[in-house]
Amino acid sequence: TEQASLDTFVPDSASIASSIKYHAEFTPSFSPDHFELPKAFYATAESVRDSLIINWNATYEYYDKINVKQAYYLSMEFLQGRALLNAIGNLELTGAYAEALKKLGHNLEDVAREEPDAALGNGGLGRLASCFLDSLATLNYPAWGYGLRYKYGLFKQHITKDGQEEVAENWLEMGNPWEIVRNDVSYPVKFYGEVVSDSNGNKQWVGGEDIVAVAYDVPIPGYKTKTTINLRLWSTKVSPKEFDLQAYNAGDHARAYAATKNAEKICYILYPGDESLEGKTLRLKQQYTLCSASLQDIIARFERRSGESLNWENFPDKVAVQMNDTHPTLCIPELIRILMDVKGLSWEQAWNITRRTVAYTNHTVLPEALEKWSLELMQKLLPRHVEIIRMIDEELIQTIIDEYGAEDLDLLEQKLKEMRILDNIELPESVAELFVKSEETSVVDSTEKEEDDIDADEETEPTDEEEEEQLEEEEIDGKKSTKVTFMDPKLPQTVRMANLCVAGGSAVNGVAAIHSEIVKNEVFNEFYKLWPEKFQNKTNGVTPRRWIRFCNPDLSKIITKWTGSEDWVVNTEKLDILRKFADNEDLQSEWREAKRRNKVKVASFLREKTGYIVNPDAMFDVQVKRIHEYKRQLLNIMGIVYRYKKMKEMSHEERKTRFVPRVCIFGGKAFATYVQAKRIVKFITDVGSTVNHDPEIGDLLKVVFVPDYNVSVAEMLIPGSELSQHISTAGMEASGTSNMKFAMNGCILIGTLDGANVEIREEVGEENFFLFGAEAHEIAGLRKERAEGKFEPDPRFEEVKAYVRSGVFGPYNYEELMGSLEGNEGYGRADYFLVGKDFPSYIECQEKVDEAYRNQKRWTKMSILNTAGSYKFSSDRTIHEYAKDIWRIDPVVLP
Ligand code: DL6
Repeated sequence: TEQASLDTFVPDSASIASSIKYHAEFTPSFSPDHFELPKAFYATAESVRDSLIINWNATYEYYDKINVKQAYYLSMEFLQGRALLNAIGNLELTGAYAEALKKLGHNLEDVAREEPDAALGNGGLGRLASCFLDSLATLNYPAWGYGLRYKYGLFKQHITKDGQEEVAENWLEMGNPWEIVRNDVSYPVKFYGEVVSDSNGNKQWVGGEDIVAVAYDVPIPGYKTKTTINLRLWSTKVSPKEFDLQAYNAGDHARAYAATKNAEKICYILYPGDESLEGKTLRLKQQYTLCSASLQDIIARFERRSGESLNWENFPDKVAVQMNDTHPTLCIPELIRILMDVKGLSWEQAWNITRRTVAYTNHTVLPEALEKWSLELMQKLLPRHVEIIRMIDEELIQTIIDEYGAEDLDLLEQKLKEMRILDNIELPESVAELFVKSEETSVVDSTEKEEDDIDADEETEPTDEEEEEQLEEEEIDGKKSTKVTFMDPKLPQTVRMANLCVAGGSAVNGVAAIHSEIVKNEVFNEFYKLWPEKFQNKTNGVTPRRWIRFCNPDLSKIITKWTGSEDWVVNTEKLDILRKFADNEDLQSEWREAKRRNKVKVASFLREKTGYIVNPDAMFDVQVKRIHEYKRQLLNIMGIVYRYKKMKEMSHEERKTRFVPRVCIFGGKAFATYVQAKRIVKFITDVGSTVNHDPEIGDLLKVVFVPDYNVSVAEMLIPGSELSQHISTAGMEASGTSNMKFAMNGCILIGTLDGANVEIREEVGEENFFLFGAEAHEIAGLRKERAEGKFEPDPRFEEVKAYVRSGVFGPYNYEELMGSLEGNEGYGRADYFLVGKDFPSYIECQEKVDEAYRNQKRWTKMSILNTAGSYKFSSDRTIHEYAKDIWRIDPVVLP
């Protein structure tokens, strides 16, 4: 009876108020006398957590009871943002909490703002993982997330006169009210050491450094469902056996603490700089910790749930592991290691089970992001895994030989070099002989031969190709044998993680239709030819709960009113109903008013954060995302400079008729060591300082860089945006997900045919999307032309560069930035991202934007049609597809 009453208990505002008060009193980190911010937030969150725990326990218990097949999403990044409003929204307790807090003298929104963002991710990949968790819980899929509990998440960005400055983000300073430390759930994780064989010839990994991974659980509630899934984050600590008590007692405290520090630093920081060997080692340790602890946990659960009927062959029927990009690739050798070395399975069994269990999502085609690890480092840190990877490499080599045969050795050599997991490493003995060509050597007088050779040497230098072919010759028993070498001592030996994922995964997917085609036809084309059935597309999505319902309550009310119910929050197809009212004047005016209210909020936020005052009646034009050359913030700001220059050349009257007033908003972080990206930030802020203080221009143009862009800032900016820019060089943005959030919130996109833009444009209608620029299939040819000196830049582009160089935007030396857009030697990559090429079509497209905006009726219709057409981009749709096509799991509704 007690359990039943707990399960059905829906708290009202009075009981919530007393629960908050209770936590305020017993929250140890705050002094008891006042109930003020931020204490009010922590007490409120802990009271919400009580409700979550009830559902979370029920979910756990039920999955255990029915021994359901579960999916596990392994990701080095989860960009959760704030949790309070999302949690009470999903629990349908927002009103009750607002009322309870009011009784206690607080306003819910102020309380919610006290929560630090959980920024355990860099950008799109991590935020996608978090959207997926929300959808999994909402749709009642038995699934968990696994990640790392970084002490410092993504850095805080300060904007100074020199551009971006990074400051550590101590998000755990006041404690994390959402997590539950599970001291009862911990696993040993080993590094270094050696591999030995026991008396039965079985391999064991021994010695080395041992640490402990401890689980911290974060309950993830679904929307309007009891299902509450788990995000299990690992933190690392020293293994008691590593603590050197003798050294400590002898007063050598530094030595005694060394092991503690070594263990703890693994989870210190998200993405440690990996230019040094120390940084690389740390990053690899992070990846392995995630894989090892998660797999030990998954296996322990499988064994516990199987009980007496344990059968390892059933493992893939109970477990699906999704690797979020290549960062968790070590899952593959780790699962094999545990199955073979700990559970005693054979190589064949372990390899088969693994291949049926794991799957891989690719999130980027940028070659620099396709991970390769130094074999030497991996060998040192994970010696047993390298043995296993060698075995997988051998399997792959055999498959390639079976596929292509040994008749055409050049072809086979090329395929092996391209596809092997181990790069720049000799073939295993068993197949190396295939590449030994032997032929009788004619019997010649030795002096004659020497002379011949000398002549030959003098006459012909080996060509580059011959050198590349690297043939090793030796003469045995009168036969000349020529061995093809797969190793060049000048090049590093590496483990290609993506190749390992493709070879070991049951499925490989891209994240938007165009990207999945590139994955199949370019990046992994050789593998696609080998295993076409593995390759899939899963277009990304975003959760409509966080990204419309909770971040844009005004628009949500209107959608609910015009679609007839709140069903759209889980069935986004209902958004399509709006289409038929797109011209309706009542809807249009409600729609415009909601947008304006959101713009007013944005304006006051910008004023608070930057001091700039902007006019909410101007068009809000936004580009917020990581700063990267391929995302082309540089194209945007060059376009703004062009606009500014034209304005300056006109009379006041003329510029007012020609240009629509705009507030151009930028936000995003540059990776700390990415010099060019940091120059771009500096450039944008410098343009802002000049333009925003120019009395001739006034409200006609403002350029604002929002510091420290994060999930919470996005939740505020997106509802107040009217135009958003997704202008990457075609073929380079795998999907993008903010494009989906903007479209959902009635913002019109300007963009290239790249990533999910392609599908968004299809859904919202091409007349409701501002398209420009070269297409993906043209890019290689354009780069080639450029390299051949055939590219003639548009005079308007030249004009802008000269204007920047003239020093209008201050004393900073823009030579390097402008030079990177030209073919100048020594200035980067000769406009690799084709800013100059796309510039004319971009600024012409921007003129069309102004024209459309002048007609507010037309603009509002476009805006409504963007929301209506965005139904496909719910992460609910994406998750259904993963569940059906890759994980083969079904929803489980708790009784
Ligand atoms: O799939 C999520 C997200 C895409 O929307 C972006 O287009 C893509 O750039 C991003 N990829 C990464 C790459 N990380 N790694 N490796 O963040 O993924």
